[in-house]
Amino acid sequence: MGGDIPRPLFEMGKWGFFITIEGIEGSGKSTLAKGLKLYLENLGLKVVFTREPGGSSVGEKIRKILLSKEDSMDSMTEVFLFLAARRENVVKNILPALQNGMVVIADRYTDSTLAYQGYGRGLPIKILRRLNKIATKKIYPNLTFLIDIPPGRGLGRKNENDFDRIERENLDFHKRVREGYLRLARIAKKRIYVLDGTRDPAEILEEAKQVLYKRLVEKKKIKPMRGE
Ligand code: T5A
Repeated sequence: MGGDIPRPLFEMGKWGFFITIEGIEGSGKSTLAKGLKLYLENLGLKVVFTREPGGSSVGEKIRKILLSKEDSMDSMTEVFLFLAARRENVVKNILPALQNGMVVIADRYTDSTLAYQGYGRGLPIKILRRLNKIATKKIYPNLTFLIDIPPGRGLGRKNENDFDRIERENLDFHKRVREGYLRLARIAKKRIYVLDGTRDPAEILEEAKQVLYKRLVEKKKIKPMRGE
C-alpha cells in the first residue's frame, strides 16, 4: 500500500501533479487536504497547498468580499470575482509549482464554479466552462476528490452563527449544488473520484491515499524507482 513506501522511492517528472478537492460546505475538504499533504510529503514529494477563493494575496482579499455577510451580489458578479481569484492563484501558485515538478493540492477549483454558480445559481454551464478555461490557462486537475455528503450533515458540522454569505443560502440551493457535483462526477468519471464523506475522516483519507497512489503511478507523472 502507498502509505508503507519509504522515501525516496519516487522520482517526479518535469511537470507536477494537480489534485483538487471538492464538495459542499463542511464535507471535510480541508481535513482531507491536510492528510494527503502529509502523506505525499512522507513519500518525499514537494507539495503546495492552496485554496479557493484565495491562495494569493489578491485572491484572499477577493475571498473576503465574496464571503462577506454584509453584501448581496449579482450572480455574474460573483462568477467574475471567483474567476479573478482563480486566475491569480493559477498564475502565482499553481502553474509555477506544476512547472517545478511539485504536487499541488487545491481546496476547491473549477468544479466549485460549475456546482455553485452553475447548478446552484442556475447560470449556463457552457458559459462557465468557457470562462473557467480562460481563467485557468487550461490548467486542469489530474485528479479530483469529490467528498459527497448530504447538505444538512455538512452544514451541521459548522456553527450557524458563523455561516458566510453562501452558507446562508437555503437548503434547496445546497441540495442543487450536491446534485450538480454528482452530475459532474458522472460526466468526468476518470478525473473525479467520489468519496463517501459520512464516514470517519481516517477511513476517507485511507481510501483517497490508495486512489492517489495508483493515479500517480498510472499517470507516470511520478515514476516508481528501483525496487518498486
Ligand atoms: N465557492 C467557491 C463558489 O461558490 N464558487 C467557486 O468557484 C468557489 C471556488 C468557499 C465558499 O465559496 C463557494 C463555496 C463555499 O461556499 P470555503 O470556506 O472554502 O468557502 O468552503 P467550505 O466548504 O465552507 O469550507 P469548510 O472549511 O467549512 O469545509 P471543509 O473544508 O469541507 O470541511 P473541514 O475539513 O474544514 O471540516 C469541517 C468540520 O467538520 C469536521 C472537521 O473537524 C471540522 O470541524 N469533519 C468531520 N467530522 C466528522 N466526520 C468527518 N469525516 C469529518 N471531516 C471533517
